[in-house]
Amino acid sequence: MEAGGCPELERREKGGDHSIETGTSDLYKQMGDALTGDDYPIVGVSWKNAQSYAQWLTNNNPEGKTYRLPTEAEWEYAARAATDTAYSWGMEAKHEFTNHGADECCDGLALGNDEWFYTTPVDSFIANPFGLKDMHGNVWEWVEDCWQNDCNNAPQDGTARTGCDVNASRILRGGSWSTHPRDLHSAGRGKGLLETVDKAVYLPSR
Ligand SMILES: [Ca+2]
Ligand SMILES: [Ca+2]
Repeated sequence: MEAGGCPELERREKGGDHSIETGTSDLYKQMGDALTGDDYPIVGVSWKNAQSYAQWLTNNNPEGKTYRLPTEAEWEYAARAATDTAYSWGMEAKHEFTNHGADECCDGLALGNDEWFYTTPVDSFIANPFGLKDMHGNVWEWVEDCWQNDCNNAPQDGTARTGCDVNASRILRGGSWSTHPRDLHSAGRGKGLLETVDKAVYLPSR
């Protein structure tokens, strides 16, 4: 990420020691290169941070392009990549194709092709038929939409569901390195508050 895209991450605050939230968390310290390496996805990015970064990119690119988060519908279209299976490669989550968590809740697992306990560097797994990587697993991605428990009354044209309370939760998609395999599929959904930061969440800019 270019300088100025987001507020300075707390892990860089004076006296901080890797932790995004407190500067002291052992877990963030254990992540090592997976937290700070240039080839790894950025984690600890809130929905508000992601919006700030998109706005900064819009204001600071020579081509004059507009940047924004994908809508929930756009994310799922990209993840499915014209397939009708739960994953772009088939019906089951496999460490052969993605970095995801253990069968027991909420921890990482290194197994076979997936040799990483925490996040995976870019270009570690094959792309889906649209050429996109890590849609399933690695890190959750923020999308534009407001959270709702189901898809009733969702926009039919692929636009984002907006208009919710300013402090309402927003949607996360795709699962992460610590996500249970059953929750990684193309229709899987998560949510987070606007300022939530998490070791497994980033914005889809790389
Ligand atoms: Ca893994
Ligand atoms: Ca992902």
